[in-house]
Amino acid sequence: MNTASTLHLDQLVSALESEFARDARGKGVAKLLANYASAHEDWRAFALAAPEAYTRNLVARAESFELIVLCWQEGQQSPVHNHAGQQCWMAILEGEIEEIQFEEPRAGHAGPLKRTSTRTCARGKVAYIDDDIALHVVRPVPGTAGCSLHLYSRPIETCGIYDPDTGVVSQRTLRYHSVRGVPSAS
Ligand code: 2CO
Ligand code: FE2
Repeated sequence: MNTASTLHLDQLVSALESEFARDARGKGVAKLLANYASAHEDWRAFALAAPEAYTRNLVARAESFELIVLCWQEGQQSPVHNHAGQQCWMAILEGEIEEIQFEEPRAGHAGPLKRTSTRTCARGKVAYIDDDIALHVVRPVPGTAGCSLHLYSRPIETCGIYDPDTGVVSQRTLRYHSVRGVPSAS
């Protein structure tokens, strides 16, 4: 395997640092992620999965962004959630990942969340979301597993999770299952 200094993934981190220093909202970010996801495999060193729930494996964290490898085993999925006011890019590394979007409920509105769209993304595809666009659920296509690379600008410590039947929101603290391939203390 490559040493850490020659990882294509670390080259991506350096390129993202330059891109964010230049223009945090530029299209260049999605292109960098797409190029990496469609061409490289060295993310596997950081892809630790778990049977209990999807995992969030930190690759790099800076003031302006965090880069995380998410592992989705068969049957695992995120709750309906928002992104704490931040930007979120998701590049597919392996498998096919489904994204189901929901409308943010109006203040004071109780009842089931309105589902607005579903899309399926394969390796190399990059999806983007922020709170002005929608809430979402992310999961591998039923019966399969997958991995995805998520970039948040800025890092997200907590996000809102929504009960799909009532629209009631609560806050969830987001944890890293591992950091640079080293499992986090539980
Ligand atoms: N936002 C979720 C998380 O960081 C993953 S779904 O894709 O944005 O756990
Ligand atoms: Fe998300």
